[in-house]
Amino acid sequence: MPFLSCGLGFSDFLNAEIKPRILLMGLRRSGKSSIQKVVFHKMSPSETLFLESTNKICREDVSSSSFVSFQIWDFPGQIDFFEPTFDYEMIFRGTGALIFVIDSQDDYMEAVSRLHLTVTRAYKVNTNINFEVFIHKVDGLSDDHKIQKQRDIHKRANDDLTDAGLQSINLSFYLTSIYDHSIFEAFSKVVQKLIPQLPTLENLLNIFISNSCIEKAFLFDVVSKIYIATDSSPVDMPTYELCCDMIDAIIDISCIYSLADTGSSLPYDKESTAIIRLNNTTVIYLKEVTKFLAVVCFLRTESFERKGLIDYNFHCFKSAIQEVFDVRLRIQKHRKLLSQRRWSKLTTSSGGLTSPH
Ligand SMILES: Nc1nc2c(ncn2[C@@H]2O[C@H](COP(=O)(O)OP(=O)(O)OP(=O)(O)O)[C@@H](O)[C@H]2O)c(=O)[nH]1
Ligand SMILES: [Mg+2]
Repeated sequence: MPFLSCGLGFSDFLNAEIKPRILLMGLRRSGKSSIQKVVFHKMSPSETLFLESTNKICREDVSSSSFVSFQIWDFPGQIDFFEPTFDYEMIFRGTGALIFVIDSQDDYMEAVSRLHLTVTRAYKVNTNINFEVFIHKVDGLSDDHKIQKQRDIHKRANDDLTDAGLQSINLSFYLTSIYDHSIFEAFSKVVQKLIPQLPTLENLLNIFISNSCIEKAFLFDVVSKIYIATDSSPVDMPTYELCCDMIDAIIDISCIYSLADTGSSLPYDKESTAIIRLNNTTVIYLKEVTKFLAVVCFLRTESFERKGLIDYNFHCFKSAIQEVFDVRLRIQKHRKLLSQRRWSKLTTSSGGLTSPH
């Protein structure tokens, strides 16, 4: 079997330390690769019909194209944990989040027992993993049916854990589909849990909106349309969808009118800003924060009359965000150094059996 039989080298060891790993697991045809392609490669949902079944672990580094930095490992369905070449200890040790995808349009009994096996295995190796269950392909279900399935899967999965004496494991459930924005919303929440600076970012957004008469603000990763933070008021889906559509519209229009040849990079820079006035007295205001991040704000037309104040507050917000990222960068550099030292100690003590890449 081709499951990660190769030994992990220095780059993997280091990456797991500074870039959390997100695993996509679940039965065959549950939709793992489709999720990855739609969220991170802008593949249209209908194109996923032609995806071939994954037959080996596909690793992807998401940091190269956006601020949100992590690795995604897309697994083939039906992983055999007892397969000797499958080094699950090494895989789970560096994992930040394990997303288990369950096809809600199919009989899910086998998937729930596989979820239990996967979670208990992973928990034994690493108690810090966030376990995220995507009840996927809900586009074909009525609202009642969705809730009913979620309740049933939730109960079965938690009962299994209680029977095994592992009730301390916390599973989070999401209803997802690649045919609407639910998959982006769910992924946003998974990624947010891996950002240690999240409370600071939320706090900054709260201060920014309350001083600027803004109703809601999201900090978006422009490439993936994942929101990495929002203020503490509740998120409603139509608002989030409008923000995603706005980002798409801005990028598309910028692509058409950008004078410079941007090559493969986004036509998005310091000058990027956009205002959309909706006919229900709402304004959506987008502004660039960093090379990969944008703030998208929702506010009433009257509040937008004080645009000068909003822009001034935004300027202060942007400087504060920059400081947060500078600190983050310094911590990452420090961790990298520590990892290098630990790795060289490890290889010396094991007689140098594993050579760094
Ligand atoms: N209706 C619907 N179909 C979906 C959704 N997501 C994925 N699919 C379909 O499910 C099928 C299987 O998708 P894959 O992404 O290849 O599944 P996988 O989990 O990667 O499968 P393996 O690689 O074999 O483990 C494809 O035909 C997709 O179009 C969804 O949200 N709704
Ligand atoms: Mg696949």
